[in-house]
Amino acid sequence: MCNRFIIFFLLFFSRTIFGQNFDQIDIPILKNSNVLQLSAAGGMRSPQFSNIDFNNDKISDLFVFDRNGDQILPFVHVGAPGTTDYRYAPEYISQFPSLKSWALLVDYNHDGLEDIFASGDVANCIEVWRAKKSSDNRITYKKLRFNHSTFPNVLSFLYGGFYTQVFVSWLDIPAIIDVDGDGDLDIASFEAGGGQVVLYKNRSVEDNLGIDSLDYYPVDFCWGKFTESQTNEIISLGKNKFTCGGTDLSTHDGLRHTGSTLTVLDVNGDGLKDALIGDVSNNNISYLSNGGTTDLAFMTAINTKFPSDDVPISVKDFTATYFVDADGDGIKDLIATTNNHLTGQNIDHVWFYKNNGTNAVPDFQLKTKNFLIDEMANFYGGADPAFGDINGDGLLDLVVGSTQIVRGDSIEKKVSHSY
Ligand SMILES: [Ca+2]
Ligand SMILES: [Ca+2]
Ligand SMILES: [Ca+2]
Ligand SMILES: [Ca+2]
Repeated sequence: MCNRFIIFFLLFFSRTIFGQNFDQIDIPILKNSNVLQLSAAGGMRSPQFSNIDFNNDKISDLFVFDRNGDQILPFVHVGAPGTTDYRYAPEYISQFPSLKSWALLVDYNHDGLEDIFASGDVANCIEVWRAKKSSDNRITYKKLRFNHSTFPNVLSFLYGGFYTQVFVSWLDIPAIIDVDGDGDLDIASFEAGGGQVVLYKNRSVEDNLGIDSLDYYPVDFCWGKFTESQTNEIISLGKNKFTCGGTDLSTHDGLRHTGSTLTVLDVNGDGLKDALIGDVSNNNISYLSNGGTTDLAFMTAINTKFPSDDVPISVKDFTATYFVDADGDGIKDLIATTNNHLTGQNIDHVWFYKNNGTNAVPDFQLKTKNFLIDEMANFYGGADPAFGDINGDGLLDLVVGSTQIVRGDSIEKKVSHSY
C-alpha cells in the first residue's frame, strides 16, 4: 500500500534551535526528485485570489485567503511575465489584520494601495480596511468606522428610517466592482434568501463625497432580472428588463438554498457586465450574459458549460471564480476553485485559465488544474505526517497519509499512516 502515500524526502540543513525560538527553517522538499518551490506554504483548500504588488516591482503578485483555517498566503511573482513562477512570502502576512470567511483586495479610493473588503465580525456583513503606507514603505490597514451607532464597523445604508447592513452571506463570495463604470466600486451580492442579486451602488462620485468615502445604497433588488431557485441551482431569466425571472420566491418551505459565488466582468467584450455564478450544490459555473444597458442589467442567456470554447469548469463543489492576473503579464486571467472549505474537491482543484485576449475582451484557456498547489506540499484533507528514514541514508524522510481525498465525483477515505 506504500504507493498510496506520497513520499517526500527532506534534506535537512543543520541548525540548532535554542529554547523556544521557532524560526522557520528553509528545508527543500522534493517530490519525484523535483524541489517544490512553494512547499513552505502548505496546501490550499478553498483559496480566494486577489492581486496586489507586494514588492513594488509593478508586477502583480497574489494575495490568497484560504477560507479553510482563515489563512493568508502571500505569493510574489518572480518569473518572467506570462509565467506562473511565484515565491511564497510569509513576511507579508503580519501586515494584514485577522480575517475570516472571505476577503478580497480592491483599491476603492484609487491611491494605488489595495484595500480590504472582508466578512465582518458581525455575521453576513462587510467590513473595510483602508491601506496606508508608512514612512518605511510598510503597508498598514485600518478598519473603517462609520458615523452611526447601529453598524459602526460595517457597510450599511439608511432604508425606511433604519440602518441595514450591505448583506453578504458569510458563505458566499460577492462581486466588488465598478458595475456602472462611474469610477467608484459598487457591490453585487445575493440577498438573504439566496435567490436574487442586489446591486448596491456606491454614490460617492455622484454625491461629490470624495473618493475616500463609501456611500452604498441598494438600487436594484433583482440585478440582471434573474432568480436562482431556492431549492436548487436552476436559474430563471426575466421575461423583460423590468421583471424578475423565477416563480418560487414566496412558495418555498423555509429550507433555503443559500450559497452562491458571484464574479462580475464583461465576458464577451460588448461593454456590459456579465455574471459568472457558482452554486453551493454544483460543480460548474453558470455564465449569464447581459443584454441590457449600462444602467440596467438584463441577463438574456445562460451557459452552464462555461467556458464552452475550452474545457468547461468543473470543480466539486460550490465553485468560485476570480478574475485576477495569475501570471504577471498585466492581463487578468480566471481562476476557478471550490468555495467549500470542508468537503470540496481537494485534488486538481485550482484551475488556471490564461486570458489570451485582453481585460476588455477576454479569451480563457485552461492551462492547469493545479495552479500553485503543484509546487506545494499539498496533502488534501486530514493529513497525518510521520518522520522516518525511509531509504536508510541516515536522513529523516517524511511520510504523509491523508484521511480524505475529494475528487470531482468521489470521496476516498484513507487510513492515516504513522510509524
Ligand atoms: Ca510584484
Ligand atoms: Ca486604496
Ligand atoms: Ca460605480
Ligand atoms: Ca495574465
